[in-house]
Amino acid sequence: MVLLTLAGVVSSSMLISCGQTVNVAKDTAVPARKAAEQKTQIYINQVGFLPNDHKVAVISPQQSGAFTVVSQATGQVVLNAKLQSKGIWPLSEENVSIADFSDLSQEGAYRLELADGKASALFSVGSMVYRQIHDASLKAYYFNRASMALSPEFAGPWARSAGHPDTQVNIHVSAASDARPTNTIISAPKGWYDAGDYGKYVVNSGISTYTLLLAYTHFKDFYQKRDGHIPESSDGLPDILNEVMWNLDWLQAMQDPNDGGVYHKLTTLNFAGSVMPENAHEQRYVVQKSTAAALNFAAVMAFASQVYQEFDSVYPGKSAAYKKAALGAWQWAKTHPEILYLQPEDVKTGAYGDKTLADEFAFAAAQLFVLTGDNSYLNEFLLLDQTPQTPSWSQTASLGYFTLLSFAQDLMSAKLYQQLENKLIKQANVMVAQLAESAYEVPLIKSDFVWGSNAVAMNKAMLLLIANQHKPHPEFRHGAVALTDYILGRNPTGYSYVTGFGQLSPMHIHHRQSEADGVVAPVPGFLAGGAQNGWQDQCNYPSKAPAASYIDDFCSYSTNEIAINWNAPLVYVLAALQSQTMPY
Ligand code: 9MR
Repeated sequence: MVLLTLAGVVSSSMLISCGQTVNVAKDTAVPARKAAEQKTQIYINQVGFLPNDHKVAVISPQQSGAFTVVSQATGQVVLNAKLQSKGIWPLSEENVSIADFSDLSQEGAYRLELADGKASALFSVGSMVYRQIHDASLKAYYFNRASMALSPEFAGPWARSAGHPDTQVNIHVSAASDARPTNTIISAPKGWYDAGDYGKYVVNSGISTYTLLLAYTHFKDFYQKRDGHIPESSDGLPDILNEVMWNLDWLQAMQDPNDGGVYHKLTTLNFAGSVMPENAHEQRYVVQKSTAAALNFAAVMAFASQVYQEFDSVYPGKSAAYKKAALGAWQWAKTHPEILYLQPEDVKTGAYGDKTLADEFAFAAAQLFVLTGDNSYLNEFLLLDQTPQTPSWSQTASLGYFTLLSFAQDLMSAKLYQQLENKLIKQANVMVAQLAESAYEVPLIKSDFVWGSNAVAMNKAMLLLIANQHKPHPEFRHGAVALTDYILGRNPTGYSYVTGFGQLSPMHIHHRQSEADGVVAPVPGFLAGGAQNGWQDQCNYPSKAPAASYIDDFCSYSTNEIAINWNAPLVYVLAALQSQTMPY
């Protein structure tokens, strides 16, 4: 690790002084930085800043001296300050400076300028800067709906025909039972496509659906007023709940009514080519029941039952049906506690093969406790003794904490509530320490740079914002804002990673519709997976440094795909930040 860091230092400085590519660190397959990339870069959130938040840009390579912020409207300098040297960020192998312009709170459009005249991308300061991008990041789910046509009225240039009716789905041999033998046909329409592929996976739907429901419950006033411009917009439900219901309708069909078990996924045997949904006709299967699927399903159905109860007059019976489904899946999981998903040989689509299930049990137990008030679920949650780590599709313990802290205060002793709260705060403090350590001033560490690193960033931001709701601390919000800046351009690639937002944003996401639709611009509002150096797809990457290893190319499913579980914390974080200045 130390050697790697040193190699990064050496390579950076050699490249700058020689002005040409030299042979750098032994363990880097490509030069850490191409010569062209050593030109001064100003990495900045290209979408904007809320007036009272922290505002910084990263200057790479490091330089000292003054910088200014210039108003686009008047051409006047509105702020003049000094750059601060921050040293090396090992994750990008850069030596950087920070320009802090937090004092700027006047609404407007600006550029940051360096002494040599180099100017940043245009950015905004304003109380509504995240409104549009929030709405687009939620609308992305509509664009990924299976089993329906998207009309020009709601989808604009990205209108398309219906695909994947999923009314004739086969039971795969791995999922066969007496009541439903191999190749029995079931119907499981609707739902969201998981990502750039057309599969529908219960485990990943779990955290995605949960996170959107949590956003709704935490920011109800904000969501009451949002118009998602979707076909169901006038039905009396907030549109975020309409969107979520599209997926819940599918999820319900993933439960075997004969035993309460839940199929792990609904996919073809192989991934489809780059075709539009209406041209993807391979047979679809439900594959193997798993404990992870049952628990994610139980948790989300329990949460849905709680949330949609309020709208029982609009959709009578939904809440009760969700409750019944949740209890059935929980029972199945209790009697089949260790059925891991094992990918059958003939199935090549995503596995979402979680090997540790204690966190899923905790997640489902927390939800069922809130729904039923039955203390046995709380006891189960406590016995599992989980740490609220950064959430991911395979790590759902925090979701249980978020739920108990949000909805169970009246159901437990003040002492216990405080203990749970303290565990969350402890995790948030770990992130605050990471923030203080980082030359980029972002709470990100090496282990965060996995497949979907941008979602790790957003899930950390979500945890920080939830901690901040419980024990307000300026550094919690600071960390969340820094992570938002990171995905919107203050990162070593210079990309604002959300399609359609920012001066430089991905054009070639690994998303079959965006690739095949003949529209130049990708479907907007999607968060690309982000930099990481696993190189699982063998595309050509510009750098081996984890935070710089990204390419805007369809080929790169390991850094440039999109996914429902990656957009969900983005929606949450943008709602949390935006609803501060625009609660209604
Ligand atoms: O997000 C998933 C990541 O954590 C895994 O490492 C990776 C490989 O198994 O799979 C990712 O999920 C993909 C899923 O398997 C299929 N649909 C696309 C998902 C995003 O790339």
